Amino acid sequence: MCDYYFDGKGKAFRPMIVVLMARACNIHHNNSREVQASQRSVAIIAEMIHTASLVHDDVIDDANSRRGKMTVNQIWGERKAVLAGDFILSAASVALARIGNTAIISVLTQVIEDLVRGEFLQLGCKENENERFAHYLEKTFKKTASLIANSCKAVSILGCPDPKVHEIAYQYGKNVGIAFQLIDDVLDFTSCADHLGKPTAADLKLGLATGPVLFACQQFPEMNAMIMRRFSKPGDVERARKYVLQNIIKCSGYLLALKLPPVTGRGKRQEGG
Ligand code: GRG
Repeated sequence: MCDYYFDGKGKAFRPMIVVLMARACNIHHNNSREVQASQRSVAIIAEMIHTASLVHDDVIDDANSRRGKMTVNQIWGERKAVLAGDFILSAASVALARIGNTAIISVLTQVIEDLVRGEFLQLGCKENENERFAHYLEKTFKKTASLIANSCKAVSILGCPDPKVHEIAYQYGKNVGIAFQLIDDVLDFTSCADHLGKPTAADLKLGLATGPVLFACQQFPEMNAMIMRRFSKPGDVERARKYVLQNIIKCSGYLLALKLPPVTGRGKRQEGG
């Protein structure tokens, strides 16, 4: 069960960013092009924490497909899926302890706290419209960006003693992580299920108002009531989806006017729009 997602089918986006950040810091510090074993471990641990959170997330969301295949909970049931997620997280903790550096342990365990807090934030919804975007960004930082930000910071600590570099690495990871999630939330509306490897409009079906919904709501204020009832009335999901797509098409028009082709599946820009 624990091996199931380590089949090379994920994008490995996090370990890739972390190894590149390690190289950048090492070159900056002493022109070394080698990635240290401990930095490589951080990249591996980042992917393990990510995978554990996916396994648990699919239980919480009762999801049945991910990366184009059945989820762990769908095949083996919820109880075993929770334990498999725990086991991957415990293996990541052992690998983290083996690095033998308390600063790195402190930075990477913060990620685990943030992931859980982010998941709790997602369960809530702000009644005040003006607070919703800040709430969404805080949730996004904790659920997605903290892992990338803190993993980048960890490899920078291992590669370079300058605290200014640690802060730059953290901020880079934070911004890449938030941007990644913003696009992920758009793709939930614009991609097809085959491309995503999971059903589309999944967030709306779970009652979640992500960035594209919050932006569309500025143009279609009747979405406010739908957000508050978490798209639970029959027809809410379909209507909200229509409004969001209308708003995305309008925004794509602005991008075309700026000669920037709109973003399509898997974050690729389509030549010629
Ligand atoms: C067990 C550590 C732990 C946490 C429990 C369930 C939970 C708390 C947190 C959920 C965090 C979560 C699943 C956030 C979503 C992040 C996200 C954008 C996932 C998709 O990432 P991709 O597209 O996936 O990089 P691949 O499949 O490419 O790896």
